Amino acid sequence: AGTEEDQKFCLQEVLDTFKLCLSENKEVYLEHYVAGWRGLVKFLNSLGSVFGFISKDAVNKIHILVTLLNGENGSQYATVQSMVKYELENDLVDLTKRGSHPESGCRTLLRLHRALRWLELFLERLRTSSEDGKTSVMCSEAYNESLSQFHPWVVRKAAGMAFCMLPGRPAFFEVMNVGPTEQVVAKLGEALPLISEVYQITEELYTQQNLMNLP
Ligand code: 1Q0
Repeated sequence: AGTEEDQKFCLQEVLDTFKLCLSENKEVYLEHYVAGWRGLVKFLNSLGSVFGFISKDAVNKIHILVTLLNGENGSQYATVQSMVKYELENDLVDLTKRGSHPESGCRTLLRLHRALRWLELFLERLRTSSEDGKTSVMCSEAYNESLSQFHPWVVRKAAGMAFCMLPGRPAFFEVMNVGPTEQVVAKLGEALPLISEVYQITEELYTQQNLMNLP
């Protein structure tokens, strides 16, 4: 017991880490990006074990990136921009098919990046939904518009089943730990532009470098 993933979630914390993500010249700090995901995994874990297969994959990817960040070439991984440059220049990325670098930073981050788009769409729905809005519907709509296209049928099926187990909007907001509904909505309104900007910057970089389909 007592790993960081078990601790209580707080939306403010996630908000803070996404704020820290962007450098002055709009580079994305990997350390804070990963910390943002850690916070989200905490949230997911507090929703129950049916989401275990999702959080397990997220934790695995976080772990890969943290290992790179703490490795002997860790300084090259300070930002997403420096990571991409370093891994490409040193042939550390499998570009077209899986080979000797199945766990590159670039391909690992791409998975989280795609999930970030899901998060953006989901949170926007949560923010603008009414009191009796169904989180399971918001979640699957967001998923179908984004992440699902990268998943095989069996994962989509499992995800769909897990979404049905999501608590209702009030319980969901409760877990966020920021007080009454209006405050949650306000916090989400604060968080979304940040998440969106981090997403856009990464998206542009990956498109530019032709990394959108890394195996
Ligand atoms: C609240 C419900 C959370 C639903 C999360 C939606 C994502 C569903 C994804 C299901 C896929 C999991 C199984 C593994 C898939 C991998 O094959 C796939 C590709 O990787 P690879 O190595 O096989 O090529 N992996 C992924 O696509 C990455 C998926 C990461 C999902 C991370 C979800 C983290 C949790 C987020 C909870 C956010 C709660 C929102 C409210 C918080 C308020 C700020």
